[in-house]
Amino acid sequence: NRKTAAPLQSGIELHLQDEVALIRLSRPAKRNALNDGLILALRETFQNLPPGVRAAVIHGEGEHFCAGLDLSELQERDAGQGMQHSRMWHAALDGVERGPVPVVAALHGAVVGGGLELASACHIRVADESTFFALPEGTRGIFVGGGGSVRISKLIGVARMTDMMLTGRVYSASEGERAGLAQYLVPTGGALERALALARQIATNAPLTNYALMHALPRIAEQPADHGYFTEALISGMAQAAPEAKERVRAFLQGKAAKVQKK
Ligand code: 1HE
Repeated sequence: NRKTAAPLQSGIELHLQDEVALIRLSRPAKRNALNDGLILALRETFQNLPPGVRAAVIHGEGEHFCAGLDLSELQERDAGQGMQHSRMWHAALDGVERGPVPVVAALHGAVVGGGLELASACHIRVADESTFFALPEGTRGIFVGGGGSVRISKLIGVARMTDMMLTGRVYSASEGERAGLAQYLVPTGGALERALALARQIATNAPLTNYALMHALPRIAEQPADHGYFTEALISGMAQAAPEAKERVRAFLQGKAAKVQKK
């Protein structure tokens, strides 16, 4: 468990556990609210993950995963600056979603506003029972700006997201899991452990398969079906041709690889 220097400024910590990068939001006194420094540090962290990292976990220190945008920095921006600020978030969260490795979010406590936008940029979300999800932007007189209108509406549908923003509705952990905000629900205190176990599992996949899942699947989902089938065929051909795929398939055929187990 190696700890590397915090990039840019404190607010993010990076620990390495073998092939898994553990990224911690560490501004617990402000409930890990995301100020500009933290967003830039997040971007830098994903741009500079050490070689050899094959999966990442992101989690929050203290009682909550993340309280969203640091509202104290909102005061004096004009419209143009607000747009640029949103674009900065887009760049940073795009670096999470379309970065080098799959990212598992370990969620607890508040996952609200920009915190939910960050979680939705991750590939897998594990929520513990203490988690609650909300988009208070609507009641604060603002709008999502970290890609949430695209990503969150894809996860749960436009109608649910509209309701969350119009009414300030808070989803409990189990409601969130049922709606699609998280793929896993675990007992309170268990999210990080489960997220790390999933990340370690992901790290054993062929890197090209992981890359294809992160980069091809969301693009195929946005393509017309005919284009999607064609992109799928290209990626499928590439993945099969990789020596690692051949090795893994041979191992199965020789009875040396795990079977799929009934649950
Ligand atoms: C903050 C923030 C913040 C806490 N910006 N300072 N997000 C929100 O509208 C959510 C606002 N936060 C909350 O509703 C609550 O803080 C929580 C439910 C997350 C946590 O409650 P609690 O009781 O554990 O903590 P607290 O006492 O409210 O907060 C502790 C401190 O953190 C306090 O500061 P202090 O100096 O008085 O100790 C809070 O002011 C501070 N704090 N959250 C700034 N968000 C790209 S666009 C995205 C748009 C959005 O994300 S809008 C939604 C913003």
